[in-house]
Amino acid sequence: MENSYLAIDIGASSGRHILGRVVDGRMQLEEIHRFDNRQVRSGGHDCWDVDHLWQGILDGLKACKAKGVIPATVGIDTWAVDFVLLDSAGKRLGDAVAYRDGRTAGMDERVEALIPPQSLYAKTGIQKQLFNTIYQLAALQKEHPEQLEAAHSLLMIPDYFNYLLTGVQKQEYTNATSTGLVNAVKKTWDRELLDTLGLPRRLFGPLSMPGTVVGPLREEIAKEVGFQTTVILPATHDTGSAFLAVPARDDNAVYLSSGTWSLLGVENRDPITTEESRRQNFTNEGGAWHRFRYLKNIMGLWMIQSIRRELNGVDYVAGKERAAWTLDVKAGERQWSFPDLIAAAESAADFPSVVDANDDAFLAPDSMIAAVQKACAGSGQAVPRTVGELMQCVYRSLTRCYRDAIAGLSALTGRQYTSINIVGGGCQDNYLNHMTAQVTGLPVYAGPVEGTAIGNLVIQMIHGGEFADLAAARHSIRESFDIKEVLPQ
Ligand code: LFR
Repeated sequence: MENSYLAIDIGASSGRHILGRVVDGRMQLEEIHRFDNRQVRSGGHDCWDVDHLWQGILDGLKACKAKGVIPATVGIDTWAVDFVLLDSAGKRLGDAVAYRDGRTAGMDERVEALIPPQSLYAKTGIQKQLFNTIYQLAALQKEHPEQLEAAHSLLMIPDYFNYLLTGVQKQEYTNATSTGLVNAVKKTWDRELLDTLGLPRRLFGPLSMPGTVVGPLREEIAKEVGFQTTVILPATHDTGSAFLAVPARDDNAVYLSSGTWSLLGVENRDPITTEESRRQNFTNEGGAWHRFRYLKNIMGLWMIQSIRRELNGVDYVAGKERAAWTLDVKAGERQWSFPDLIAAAESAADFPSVVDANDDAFLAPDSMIAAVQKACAGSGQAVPRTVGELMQCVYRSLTRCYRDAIAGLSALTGRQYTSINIVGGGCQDNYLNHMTAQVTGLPVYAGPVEGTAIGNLVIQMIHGGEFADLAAARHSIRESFDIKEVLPQ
């Protein structure tokens, strides 16, 4: 009987438990549990409901037991940049504030007064995003210095759940790099930078690489879920996992991890921290085996998800007031599925307006619908008045961003890219795939859909002896999953 491995993959809108095994060299997946992720208002901020997520993690482990499958190992990945602080007894201090919360407004200025952006980028290679941990910590220094004073450790979200599962605190490298506090060359926390920012060094310990064993489940947890297993570190940053699952045929492919964000880039051996790279806001995120993901964050399906929620009258953050917008339909008048939205976009194929999808105006607007309309009006273009026009505008804007990012990537790496590999939920959107091929002029290879969970499993499977190395795992991924080819017309 083959070994099973369990990936717990938690994204901004839901979490999944996916079992994987290798049968005759092919990877097989089985989703055994799914739970929603939601935000709540607490202390004047948008926060993750980590207790709800923890319950989801436990429920999924129990679902394994109910299926009679005991995984050899378990690994957790989530989005990046968010963290919790723990006191000396391991108790959480304050909330897990979500990265789109407004607390970081103006915090870049606070950081830049201490270190110029050029020096910061030269050290860390991390793009400037106002939601980065470095700015969140600056917000905390301002609003809740007492929490930082009382803190004994800082754990990124997956590190925190690993701690709850095992009682062991480890700081994983790939997620740590997203903080903007890790030195890209030394690959450890940049102590000089921590001192410059006035952050207590005791919060930043040794970094652990993907593949490291965290430990067995705590006795109480093993008893509660009904079995014992070993928790190990995948690339705990979901994008780090997703890139591992890209079944690229050659070195001339760009990778696109398509979910709430569109993360578009390549893998490099060394970080690129030139001034031009900083200016174009490309990032060098740490990956497994110290490979770097050189990529750009593009607003991604977040725009479409937000529009859908608004049309359907669904709250993103529980307890937050809903914003007003006007279109040819009213909120909740009917329920829109993603295929409905695609059909609407197709019906307005000639609508020409485009916005800069990477404008901060779309990061956390009160209303995405109103924000897109405002951007069109502000740039003297036709304002979308129907769902179809709005969706057409979003698709055009996103794919134009893809095209520009690839051009930037080519210039910065001095390489010509000849195809796009898309992994993640967004690769199911055929309309987006076709438009991407059309606008970039490159063939698109779409799949696998479960990129992140597969990448999580890859590290566990290499650790478990199923694959000799990443190349062998990627070969198996190519053989195991359906990958669609979409050619530019
Ligand atoms: C994708 C992702 C991106 C990161 C953003 C915030 O889920 O992890 O890589 O920039 O979320 O953490």
